[in-house]
Amino acid sequence: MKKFKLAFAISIVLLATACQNQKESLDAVGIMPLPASVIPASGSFQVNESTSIQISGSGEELSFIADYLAQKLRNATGFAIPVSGDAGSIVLDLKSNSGDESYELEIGEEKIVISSNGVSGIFYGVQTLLQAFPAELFSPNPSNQTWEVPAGKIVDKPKYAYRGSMLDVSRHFMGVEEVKHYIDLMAELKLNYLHLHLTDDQGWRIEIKSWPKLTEIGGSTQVGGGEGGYYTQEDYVDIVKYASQRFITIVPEVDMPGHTNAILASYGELNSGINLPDGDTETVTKSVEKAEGELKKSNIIREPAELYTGIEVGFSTLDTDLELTYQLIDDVVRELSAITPGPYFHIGGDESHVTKKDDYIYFIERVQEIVKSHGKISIGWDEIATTTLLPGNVAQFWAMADNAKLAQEQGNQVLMSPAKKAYLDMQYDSTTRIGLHWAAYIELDSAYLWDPANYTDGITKKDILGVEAPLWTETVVTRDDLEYLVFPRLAAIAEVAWTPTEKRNWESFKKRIAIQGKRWELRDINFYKSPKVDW
Ligand code: TNX
Repeated sequence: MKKFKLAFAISIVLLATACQNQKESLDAVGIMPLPASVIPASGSFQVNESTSIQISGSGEELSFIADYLAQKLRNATGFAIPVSGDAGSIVLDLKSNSGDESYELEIGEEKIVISSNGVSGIFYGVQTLLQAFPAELFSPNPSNQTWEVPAGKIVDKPKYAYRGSMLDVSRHFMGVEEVKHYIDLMAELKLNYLHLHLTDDQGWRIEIKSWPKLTEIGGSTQVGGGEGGYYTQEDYVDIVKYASQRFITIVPEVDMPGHTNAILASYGELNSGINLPDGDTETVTKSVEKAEGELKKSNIIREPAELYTGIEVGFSTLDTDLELTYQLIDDVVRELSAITPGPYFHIGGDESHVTKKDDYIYFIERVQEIVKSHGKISIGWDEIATTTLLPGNVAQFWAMADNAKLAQEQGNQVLMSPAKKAYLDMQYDSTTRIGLHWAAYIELDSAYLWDPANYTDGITKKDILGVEAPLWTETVVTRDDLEYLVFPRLAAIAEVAWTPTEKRNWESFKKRIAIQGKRWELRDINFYKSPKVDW
């Protein structure tokens, strides 16, 4: 009997240790996206009243990161977590400032060191560290528990240089606070580009001082007829700054020559009169017919188009023969480039169904020159690859593999946003309450299980700038709507863009996304509880 008791006691101890080990292992904490390499060690680091952050290296950006980390730790733990250049227990070691995004995170029992040759690398190391804590660290309220991270070493770097998402703020406008909220959630997933789709048929969303009616009239409504809205240039600068502090570069898009009804409603003198944006399919079809030759441009009476609040696409075009069109574009690109520190300017170029092919080619080639003259690199939807691209410009693949190939053959890179995988506005399944499904239903596993370098014939890793997940907002009205379509799929896309392909694994992702789900839940993020995951 005694023997039995002893054996029982030993097995309880062993079991407890095993459980503890499992709980404590650094490769089981649920890091999202999965790092390139995680080597667990025994033991753990515990945050307590004497924990402090040491900055090694200089610069405003590094101080910002230290405060960012300190703030998160303070919120959850209630400890003071001072930040200084003096010896501390969590060290942010910026070894040089070469813009490197890779980092090392070493967690020992006494000390945590995050080191990198770039501030963005330090920032990503901090994101990984935060995720190594219990999920409650993400709660806005302090809780009483042991704040432990398992020991080990992580060596990590991104697979693709461009890891992005897009918000369509035209179809439904989103205010500055909403965009910042989105930026915060993107940053946690190590995404580094936010593409703002600032203009479309339904609304113009950025103040242009030399063409004020673009926002006064063009910004005054949205899908469904709501009041719309727009960013002043000051708002935009504020967003750019907020994003850059989180190592996210803003890519502004002005969609043209199609998707331009808001421009044509604002300035009648630009309207060639082939836009009849009544929204019903019959009218749209009529306007397409007109564009195909019925209308003699010499007979045009130029007057403002009506504002459009439906969700049809492909009925509008700028007049590519009109010099005033290029004056507008030059002014818009100049004003917007001046407040955009990032390298890219997105010129749209999609679904210009009522622009004649030759006119489209002339237009896109001329607009690329305008963008270049203001010091920016053009990105455009894949249709732009049917024109001659300037060296370095980028085609964003969304629908047509042939177009991606045309870009590649011209020696230009492709940004991968295949609608069947990366479109966040697609429904999860036929019962999803919002979203569209023209490209596909995209369940979480489908958003995860693809490889950009193996998706389109002839397009391999070297041809790919990166990956972007767009959220079109025809059906997205509130923050809850946005969160529901974006999460958890954005995490899947982030991992596609960050993690080495050979390390990616759906079973592992499934476990980690359930932990990520807790982090979202604690902040009331309205994510979709995919039935594929044991939440
Ligand atoms: C196609 S994707 C569009 C957008 C729509 C989207 C809806 C692309 C370049 N154009 O205008 O919002 O589908 O999914």
